[in-house]
Amino acid sequence: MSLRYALLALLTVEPMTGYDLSKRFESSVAYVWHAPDSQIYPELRRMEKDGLLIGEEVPWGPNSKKTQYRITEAGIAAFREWMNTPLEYSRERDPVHLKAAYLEWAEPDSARAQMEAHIAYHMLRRNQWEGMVQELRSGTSVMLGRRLAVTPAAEHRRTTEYKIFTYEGLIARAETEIAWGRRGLELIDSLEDGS
Ligand code: VNL
Repeated sequence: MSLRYALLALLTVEPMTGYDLSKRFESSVAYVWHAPDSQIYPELRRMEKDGLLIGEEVPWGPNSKKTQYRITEAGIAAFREWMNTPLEYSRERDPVHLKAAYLEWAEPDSARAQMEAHIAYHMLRRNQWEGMVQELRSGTSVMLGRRLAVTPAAEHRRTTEYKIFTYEGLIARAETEIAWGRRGLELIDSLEDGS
């Protein structure tokens, strides 16, 4: 269900074709809420049926047309409603921690490799999010630039700061995962090397 709100968030900037939306999604919201095109396109059609968007045929090249999606008043209201409704939290469902609980069943080398992969994954993500923060802070984020262009100057600061805040939270979480992975490697070494 969150996907539709991620799409509505992007469409509050301007109307877009499904293709443009998917590209912009990839360079912004996907860092927070990943979804493949195979989910985005059907969701756009459902949102249109639900009256949150209208699809308009626009010229594309000399003799072709494309569907451009525009957020409706109902779409804006739905987004606002969602933003003002507290989330329901779901309890843990994390395969990494599930496996960590039974590492005594894994070969030490496999356990080490899996910890290394965990560290590598979170380092990659952390670095990407740090890049996003730098872009947002330096005013070089194309996506934020587009939003600010249609946002009153008095709201630029809050519009920007909440995006930075988001990535800072993800970075802090990634740092914790990296530290935990390193602790796991130490633990495996101390428990499995017969020392
Ligand atoms: C936006 C701009 C969103 C930059 C972002 O990530 C971002 C936006 C959630 O204006 O929607 O990195």
